[in-house]
Amino acid sequence: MILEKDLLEKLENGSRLNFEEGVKLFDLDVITLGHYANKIRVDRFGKKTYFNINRHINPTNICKDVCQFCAYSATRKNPNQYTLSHEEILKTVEKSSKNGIKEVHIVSAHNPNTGLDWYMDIFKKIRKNFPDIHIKALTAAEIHFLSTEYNLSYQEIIDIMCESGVDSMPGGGAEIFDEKVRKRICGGKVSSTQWLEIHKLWHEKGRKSNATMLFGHIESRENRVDHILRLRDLQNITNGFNAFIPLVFQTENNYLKVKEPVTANEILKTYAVSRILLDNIPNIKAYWATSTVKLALIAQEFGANDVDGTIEKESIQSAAGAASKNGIAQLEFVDLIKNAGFIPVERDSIYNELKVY
Ligand code: V47
Repeated sequence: MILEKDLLEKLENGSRLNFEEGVKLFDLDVITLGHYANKIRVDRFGKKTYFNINRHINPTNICKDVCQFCAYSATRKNPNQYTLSHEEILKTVEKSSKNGIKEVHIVSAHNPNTGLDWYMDIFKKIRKNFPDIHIKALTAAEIHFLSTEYNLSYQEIIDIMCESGVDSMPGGGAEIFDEKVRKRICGGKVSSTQWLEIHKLWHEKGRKSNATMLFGHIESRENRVDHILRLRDLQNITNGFNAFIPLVFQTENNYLKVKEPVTANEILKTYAVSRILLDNIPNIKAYWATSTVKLALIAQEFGANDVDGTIEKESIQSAAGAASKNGIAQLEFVDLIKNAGFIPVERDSIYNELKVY
């Protein structure tokens, strides 16, 4: 068993921590944990905090899967089914491009009625009409769905994505890798091994992706550390993850009856532990849509160096209670980051710095 004084010594030395040590980190008080996480953040990024100007688009909410945590997919919790036409999506991209977006983040439910071409052709059309906009699209969960639905290998789907103009993959669908918890919260969709395999194939194509972790529901701290270390192991091999995004579970309108939302203290600890354990994933993103803007700003002191983007419209987390429906204005973002004592830096989707404020 690791003693606290030995753990503190390892933190002082910046040593890589194992599973047991990772779990023990949570026993430290939040300020101590924040101190070490912030030290790493400041060494790498100083006071810079990244954000981007992006637009989320969720083209359909009709889903073959029934994840217990999801309030977005059209089930009896959300009877309002929709599937956007390509024309509607293109109009949205056109409008957003006038607002200066540099990225579209496109994530859909697993709709068995549209056909593979509906999923892929929209990327081709965006690429053709808006060649400068970065397309971040299709989670590993969607790739798994398309692969099983259309009897194609992961590699084949990935090849089609690249041919269709997708630039990078978002980190969704990871949820929690622990198989027991995963079975309870999203049994039947992409497994943990498959999620990791898909990102490995994507990275082997020379492409970048993100990784998420959904926490604050029925998982334990051990499950979180296990999740983080599985990502660290893959990153050791591929170095393809740009960012890690701990997503705070939103409790409304879903089948997981979580009464008490996770505390701010535990959220900050989770950001800090992520920063400390993930010595090989450069960016830790406090996605303001799930953490709240206020906590995302505080998270800057606890290892986070990125707060995601302006979003414009958000449908997945807001369906479950998050205040992210209408995004956040760019200038407000800049002011908030500055007021918190950090330097706002607009980045592109692969973390090139575009403008330092
Ligand atoms: O995988 C679903 C999550 C994810 C809830 O890569 C919920 O830059 C909280 O992955 N409470 C999709 N979260 C969103 C996502 C994402 C978001 C922002 C940036 C990036 C990126 C990726 O939304 C799903 C799922 O884990 N989600 N329901 C809920 N009730």
